[in-house]
Amino acid sequence: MATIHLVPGDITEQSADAIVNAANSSLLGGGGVDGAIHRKGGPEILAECRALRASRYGEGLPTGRAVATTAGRLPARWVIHTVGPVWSPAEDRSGQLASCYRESLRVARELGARTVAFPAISTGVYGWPVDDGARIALATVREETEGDDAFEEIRFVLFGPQAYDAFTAAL
Ligand code: AR6
Repeated sequence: MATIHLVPGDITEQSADAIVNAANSSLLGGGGVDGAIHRKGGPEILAECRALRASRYGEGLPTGRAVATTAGRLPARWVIHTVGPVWSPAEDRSGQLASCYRESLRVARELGARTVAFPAISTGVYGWPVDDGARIALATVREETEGDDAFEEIRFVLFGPQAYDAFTAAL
């Protein structure tokens, strides 16, 4: 079973086999963690994202799915891009949020990534309440890695005290 670590900080500075990007379905970049990853990782990441759009994801990557590219200049081997759901007070989209974590781990397993770093998907621009986002993230990762030797460490890299406190409470 993998060790789950919570660390405060910037995911673009993390050494890991794979880091996960809270992307959008265009795969062509944006703000938040997505902007930081493309900015620091360099143009190679965007080039692979464009190629994925041209080949497999002409309509964009669906919400809850994940796909890997190079990590460019970042201190990781791969970036796994996943598309979180936009928070809705009217509709329960928690299954889609759980799917982001599950699918990212499935892609990581296929790659042979043993250490994987996640941000708090959907809890920024997409407006998901961070306490609830933390609970879903941790429950899903626990469930997916229990009795599984594929991973050594799953790290949540939490930007700002609010996210760090929410994950600490949920853990
Ligand atoms: N390292 C770790 N976490 C970060 C970093 C960083 N460098 N920067 C922000 N966060 P967000 P979303 C935290 O908005 O809600 C983009 O425009 C942030 O504080 O990055 O899934 C995409 O292109 C928050 O806790 O992603 C999409 O359009 C968490 O990462 C949209 O935003 C997620 O915030 C996706 O929105």
